[in-house]
This record gives sequence, structure tokens and C-alpha cells, in this order.
Amino acid sequence: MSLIINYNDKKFVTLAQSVFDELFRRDKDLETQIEDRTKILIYDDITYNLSHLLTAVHFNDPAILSNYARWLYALVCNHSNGLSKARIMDYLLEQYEIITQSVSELGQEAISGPDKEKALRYLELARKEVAETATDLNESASFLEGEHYELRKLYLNALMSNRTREAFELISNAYKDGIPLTVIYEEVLAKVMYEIGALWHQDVITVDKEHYATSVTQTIMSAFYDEIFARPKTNLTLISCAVGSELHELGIRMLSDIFEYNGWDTYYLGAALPHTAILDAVEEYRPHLVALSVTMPPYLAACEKIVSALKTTYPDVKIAVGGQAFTRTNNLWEQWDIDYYAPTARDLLTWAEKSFDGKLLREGPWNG
Ligand code: B12
Repeated sequence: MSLIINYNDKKFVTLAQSVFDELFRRDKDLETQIEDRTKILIYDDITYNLSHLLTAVHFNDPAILSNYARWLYALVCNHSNGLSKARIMDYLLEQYEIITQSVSELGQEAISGPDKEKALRYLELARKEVAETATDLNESASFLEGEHYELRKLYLNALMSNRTREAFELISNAYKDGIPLTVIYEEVLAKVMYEIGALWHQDVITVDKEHYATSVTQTIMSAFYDEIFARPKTNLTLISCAVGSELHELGIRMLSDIFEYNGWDTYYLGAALPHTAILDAVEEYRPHLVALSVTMPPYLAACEKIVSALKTTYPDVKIAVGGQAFTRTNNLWEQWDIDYYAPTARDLLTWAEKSFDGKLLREGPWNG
């Protein structure tokens, strides 16, 4: 299987189609009971499961598939009106059983020898994970923990009731009252966005509310730009972006703003940045540090490729990786040739400020 998962790749399509066909072969009524739109959704579900499986196999990391299986079970429970959890459990376990069957029956045309054994083992672990997870659906402990809970709650309530102006005022007053920008970003805005995701996952809110919350939060962040870009500069340069086909870019934008606020010259390059564009940007902007973000595990392989290309071409440029995809692995970053992994932007800033002292700057990557 290739390093980067390509949904149009012949091997991938063969595998996905085989799972899809078997699902319909087992349940003859399905063909007549569901609309074409639902068939497409079922096929999409299969491709998501397979892309997580193949990413797990590629990185020898079963946690990538198991964590996805737990998340998927909770999602289906929360979004399926009227279906019992037991029925959903059966449905998902059957999906994994069919994938297992297709992986074992299809020959080299779908998945090669050693990868096949690994895939079968990981599927078994994922099946166990789903079976054990039935009572464990509460994902929002992080919202309750940590400083500024009150402000978080008020901001979330304002978003939930579409009170945009109030949301703006809460955050700008918090800044005026002396709460540091980095704390507002990570303890309030980020944690509220996590909670918005959890509420969508639990089917408490629909996707339009999630989009509204994202756009209000992005606009509030932009309102800080006069402050952020007016701060004294240190001559340190950062390039940051989200890789693969990753559309989650608020976190890496937050990281970039936090660095700019702390004196760095930053080039924030947005979401889904292609491999070559990152290399070109490094050549052009000559950064001290490149920060790469991944939220969805299937884009980890694209990130790994970029890390190794950067290390080969620019061995002195420091590379940091982060984002929620890494938290759903068994410390995958420890196997990569990177300079730092951090769960938050603040942690990376602390490390970078220590690492890039005067000496490193004088002898920095672009100083000959
Ligand atoms: C907003 C949102 C979207 C928006 C993104 C818009 C945008 N402009 O960014 C849109 C609508 C595009 C979207 C799409 C999807 N989303 Co979405 N989305 C979210 C949501 C609600 C918020 C994301 C966010 O802004 N978080 C806040 C930021 C600040 O947090 P962060 O990214 O983690 O960043 C922090 C740290 O991780 C760190 N960090 C980040 N990068 C880096 C890099 C380095 C180097 C370092 C050191 C640190 C670091 O610093 C940040 C500050 O501390 C999350 C919920 C969640 N848990 O985050 C779901 C979520 C991430 N989405 C999810 C899903 C499933 C999807 C879709 C597949 C939905 C679909 N069916 O289409 C698609 C996938 C699109 C794609 N190809 O990428 C799931 C992922 C589940 C999983 N287990 O993988 C989540 C968790 C929702 C949920 N609870 O189920 N989504």
C-alpha cells in the first residue's frame, strides 16, 4: 500500500468496493430500502475506516484505528435517532468483520503480505475497543478543567444562543482585564471549540452551529491583529501550516498568532498546503522553525513525508509537529526526525524561546 492514502488508488478502491458489496450481499433488503444518497454515505464510511486502518498499519500504531473506532461508535450512537446502542454496536462490529474478511480474502491486489497480518491484528483490537466502549461517551472533561471556566461557559453560551456581539465583548473585555492573549486563545477559544466539536458529536448541535462558532472565533482572533503585529520583533521566523488535505486550520493559526505576538516574524500558510509549496516557502522565507499541524489521522503520512523532505533539504531548519491527530497515537512523533512535538502552542513557544538563544541565532540555518 502506498504511503499516502489515495482514495482513487486502484488497490484502495478494490478493497472499499469489496467491503461495500459484501455489506449488501449479507443484507439483501438494504438495496431496496435505502436511497442512493445513503449508499454514498455508507461508502464514505467504509473509506474513512479503511484510511484509518491503513494509516495505523503504515505507522505500526494500532491506536490510530482503535481511537477512531471508539469515536465512530459514539458518533453513530449520538446521531441515530431511535436505534439502540446494542443495534449500533452490532452494525459496527459487522462492518469490522466484513473489512476483516475482505482484507484476508483479497490477495496482493488489495494489501500486501506483512501489512495484511498487521491489518488483521489491528482490526481485532478495534473490534474489542468498540465492544468495551459502550458506557464511555463523556468527552468534555477538558471543558470543566483548568482556569477561566466561567469565561469559557459564558462564551459558549453566547455562541449557542447566536449572541455574536456578546461573544466579541466577552473576549475583548477579558483581554482588557489583563488575561494574556495566549491564555485567552488556549484556555477559552480552543477549549470552547473542542466543546463545540463534542456537542456536534453528541448530536446536541448541528453542523451549521459548528460553522457559526468557527467563523465567530476566527473573526474574534482577527480583531487582535493590531495588537499582535504591533509587538517588538526578535528576528526569528516561523512558517506554519496544516498539511495533507487537512481543513482544520484554526489551531495552527492560533499558534502562528501566539508566535507573532511574542516577536516572531510569522508566515501562516493556512490549510491543506501541498508538499512542494511548503518546500518552496522554506526556500523563500528562510525560517528558523517550521510548525506542521495535523488533526485527522489519515494526514499523518503526508506530514511524515514533508518532515523527511525538509530534513533532507534543509537539515538545519527546526521542525515541530502538533495537532490532535498526534494525541490519538502511541506517541508517534517519537519515531520521527523532528525537533519538537508539543500538545499546545504555548508549550512550543516555551521550547522555542529556550532553544533559539543568541548563539543559535548567530549560527542559525541561514547565516552561512
Ligand atoms: C471547526 C471544526 C471543523 C471545521 C474546520 C474549520 C477551520 N477553518 O479550521 C470544518 C467544518 C472544515 C471541519 C471539517 C471536518 N471535521 Co472538524 N472539527 C472542528 C472542531 C469543532 C474545532 C476545530 C478547532 O478549531 N479546534 C480548536 C483548535 C484551537 O484546536 P487544535 O486544532 O487542537 O489546536 C491546538 C493544539 O492542537 C495545538 N496545535 C495545533 N497544531 C499544532 C502544530 C504544532 C507544531 C504544535 C506544537 C501545536 C499545534 O495548538 C492549538 C492551540 O492549543 C473540531 C473539534 C475539536 N476537538 O477540535 C472538529 C473535529 C476535529 N472535526 C472532526 C471531523 C470528523 C471533521 C470532518 C471529517 C467532518 C465531515 N464529516 O466532513 C471534516 C474533515 C475535514 C478535513 N479534511 O480536514 C472530528 C475529528 C474526529 C477524529 N477523531 O478524527 C472533531 C474532533 C469533531 C468531533 N468531536 O468529533 N471541522
